[in-house]
Amino acid sequence: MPHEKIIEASSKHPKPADRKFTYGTAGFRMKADLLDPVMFRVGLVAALRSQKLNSATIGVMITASHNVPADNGVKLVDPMGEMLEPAWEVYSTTLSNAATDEELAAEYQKLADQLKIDTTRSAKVVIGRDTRESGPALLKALTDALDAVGAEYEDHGIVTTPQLHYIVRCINTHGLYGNPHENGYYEKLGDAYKQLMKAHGVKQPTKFTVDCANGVGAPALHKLAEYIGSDIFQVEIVNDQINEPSKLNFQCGADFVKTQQRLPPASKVENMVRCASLDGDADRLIYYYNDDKGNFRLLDGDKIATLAASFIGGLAKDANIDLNIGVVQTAYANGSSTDYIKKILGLPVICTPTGVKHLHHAALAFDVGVYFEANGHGTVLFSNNAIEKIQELEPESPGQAESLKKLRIFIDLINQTVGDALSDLLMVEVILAHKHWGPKEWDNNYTDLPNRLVRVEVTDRTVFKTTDAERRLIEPATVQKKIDELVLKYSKGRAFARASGTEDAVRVYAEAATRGEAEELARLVAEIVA
Ligand code: NG1
Ligand code: ZN
Repeated sequence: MPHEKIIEASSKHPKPADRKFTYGTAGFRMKADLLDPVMFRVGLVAALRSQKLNSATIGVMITASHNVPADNGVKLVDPMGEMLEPAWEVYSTTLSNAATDEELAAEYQKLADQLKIDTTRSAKVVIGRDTRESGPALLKALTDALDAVGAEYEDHGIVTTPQLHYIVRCINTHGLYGNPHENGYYEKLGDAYKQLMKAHGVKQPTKFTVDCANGVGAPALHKLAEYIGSDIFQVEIVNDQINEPSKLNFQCGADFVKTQQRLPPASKVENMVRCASLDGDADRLIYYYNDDKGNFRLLDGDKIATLAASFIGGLAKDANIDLNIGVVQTAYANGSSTDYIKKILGLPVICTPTGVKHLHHAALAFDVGVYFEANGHGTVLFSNNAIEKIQELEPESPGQAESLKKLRIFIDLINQTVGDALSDLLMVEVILAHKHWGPKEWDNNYTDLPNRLVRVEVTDRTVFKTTDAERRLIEPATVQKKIDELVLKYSKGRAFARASGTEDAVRVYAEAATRGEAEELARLVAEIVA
């Protein structure tokens, strides 16, 4: 009976009585020393999920992304490389909270019965982790559970989150998506990049600097750059010290740059040189530069989305192919970017609640769905319908053939499973090179409205209930009316408040015509919700 085995193995990973765990937007995430029992239980969920899906391979990624080095976390990856199906987030939460080893075995059986899962069939799991010191011990807790239920697993060691998503999809599509290992990833992306640059005689405008947050993106970018070759990929890599765990995300990384609005101290660059930052597990990317007067300029997820949408739109037009292209954003997208997409690019925009799973889902509605959170997490999805159209079209002129060829290779350049900083980085470099643009020309597409994001401590954030993709509050009762009255007083004013899904706080976002007004509006809305 697996139950005795589960109980015995679980006894080495006891759950403290006073803890309540939740599978949230980013999986389970907390101080690493609390995570051991959760890891064990996630192992059971992963095996069940695989068995439920006819032994498809499920991914387990051990990471806490941009969090401090003392934290860690874990998330599950579904067969096509997507995030775990929401119903299973709830099952994960239930199993992680079983009070005793016996109760855990009983919950495991209950779930198997409820979902009619044959627990004797084979279960397959692939595992990856970031560079955190706590990773190996947590991996052991996970594999103890997999061993207890007889699941097969492959450990891919230290890989980025998007690499693990890629590997899962490769395995489940039997190699159609690419070769299911880290090197296969460099080959697929690297070859697409080479073809889009070399074959078209296109060059990067200048060398650029990438801050890897002293995390797993560093070895991955080194390997990718080496595979591509410095003749067509000139990159200066900074913050790549993964052997000093305390440096992870410290004074560097995409989150640091986005919130501090300044260069990471290690990026010592001249004005007008473009820079990029990854986060701790390399699924977020942002660009930035100091302008000719030394003022910091951010090229965030909104700027990346607009760049990608306009480039793909241009290629589709030149290839004479009718594609329904759309952009998906959240309420945090700068109002200027939304205007630019609608009015200048002439493309539809969908706004969804925060969290990439919502954006990803909405992007599936288009032939080509470009989705990005302002913080730099996003990708481009090509539907099967679009891929077929692009593959099958017979060009009628050399110009059309050229654009069609680029479009075909472009699909391979993009990791469509999930937002991927390295894939997005190559995409941006290709587009800038094809457009002969530096950071300034890119930045000039539109000017961000001044904005301010503040974090407000409240007694109980669960009382804040929203509607309209989190842009309006329905509870507490009078708050939205007060916000509306206030916003009316500001030129180009927009503001909203919502409970954070990852921190115990309410976030207030405000934008307006001038910096002073944006700050004032944010402060006053914060006073209303506090
Ligand atoms: P919350 O804490 O729910 O605002 C934050 C980010 C999201 C997303 C998640 C998951 C902002 C304003 N919010 O969510 O975009 O990245 O974390 O990591 O950046
Ligand atoms: Zn991340």
